[in-house]
Amino acid sequence: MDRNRSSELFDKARGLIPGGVNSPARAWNSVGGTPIFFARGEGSHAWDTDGNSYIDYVCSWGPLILGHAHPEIIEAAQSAAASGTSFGAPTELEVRMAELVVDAVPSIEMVRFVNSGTEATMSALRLARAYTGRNRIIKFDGGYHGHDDALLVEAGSGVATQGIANSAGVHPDYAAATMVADYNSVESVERLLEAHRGEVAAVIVEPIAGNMGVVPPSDGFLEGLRELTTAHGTLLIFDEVISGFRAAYGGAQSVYGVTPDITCLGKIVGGGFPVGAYGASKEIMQTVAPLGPMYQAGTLSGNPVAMAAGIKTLELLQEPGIYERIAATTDRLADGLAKIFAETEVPAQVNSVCGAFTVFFNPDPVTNMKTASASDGKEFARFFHAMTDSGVYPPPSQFEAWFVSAAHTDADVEGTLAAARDALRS
Ligand code: HOZ
Repeated sequence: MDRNRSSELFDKARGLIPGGVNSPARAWNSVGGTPIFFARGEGSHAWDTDGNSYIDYVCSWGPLILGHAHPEIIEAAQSAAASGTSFGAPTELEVRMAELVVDAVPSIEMVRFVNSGTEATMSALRLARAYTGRNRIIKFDGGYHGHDDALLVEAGSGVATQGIANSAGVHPDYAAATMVADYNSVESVERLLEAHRGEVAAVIVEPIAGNMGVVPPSDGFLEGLRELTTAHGTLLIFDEVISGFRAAYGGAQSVYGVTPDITCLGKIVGGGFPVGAYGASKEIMQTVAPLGPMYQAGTLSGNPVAMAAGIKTLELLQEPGIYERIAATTDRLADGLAKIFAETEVPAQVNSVCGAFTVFFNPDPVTNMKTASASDGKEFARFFHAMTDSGVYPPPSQFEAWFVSAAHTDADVEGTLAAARDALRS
């Protein structure tokens, strides 16, 4: 496969942009080689700058649950843009969008829109501190919540891929207030809450971990967190930036029946445009300015073009049968890959939920960051390159999710499994 134009662009980009990319996970550091530069996307496929086509399982790292360039979303965004791209004042679109989110997500009675998932989690922590009057927070090893200072501690995603435990440049006082527990271990959280009684503002968790690769919660984990945090007067924050509108329309909280105090959203909620959101009960949200003393603001927050794309996405996601279809496609891929691994005697695990899965080259079950880290990165890299060379584009790291959209077809599933069979046989 000829990718000369991607190579030329990467050479040029490296002289202009750190690492040639605007987000580290895109640099292919853990798999090696030259990142593909994309030019166009349609449905489940993306085309690179050399004209090669790929079945895309990055899907912009999650936002594109309806595939690339869905005609109705594009039309909604174009029509909003034609009426003015930003006002810095309220619009009707924000009200409609808020209504959709409040109706969808069990824990949200009031919502504030921001521009990214990072802004959502950063604001959620500030809100938790303001509401409780406490300073400490607990996160999980391998949990990734964007690049807020307080959360770049033992983080997953690109941080794990780069082998950076704690980012340089973070003020030590911020990091000191962050304590780290083990995902899927209620006991590890209990120990920290007991040792710091009355000091912990919030526990923040991806209810389905997505940034150490996909790791679903074990039975009782989320329920245990809910009970413990309630008993300690600590807020429970679900970071549903990945799982929101993906695991189900109401997010992971509607799947597992556990209601957090604060929910963070991003990705799908913006329909492919930069949107994040955080929401909670009216009582908690009344802490946010201008109602209360916790300040948070943004010039492009609630941007009309992004709101229009988000509204159309959520409306389309309400069509009957759409989540059943995405779940069925995910199951066929995950089960099919697991079968091929078994046939070829390659020790690997496939963890999956509706709309996302991860292939871990690991003989043992992956239930937390420690077990995820024991996976074979070199084998993953070989598999990744064989797949991309066959026209299938997985995420360029074992610690990420493969995203499945409603646009992925039976033919895409067959093509992906055939490519995987060839890759593993060779
Ligand atoms: N944080 C994203 C992966 N979990 C990567 C974002 C990007 O590179 O676009």
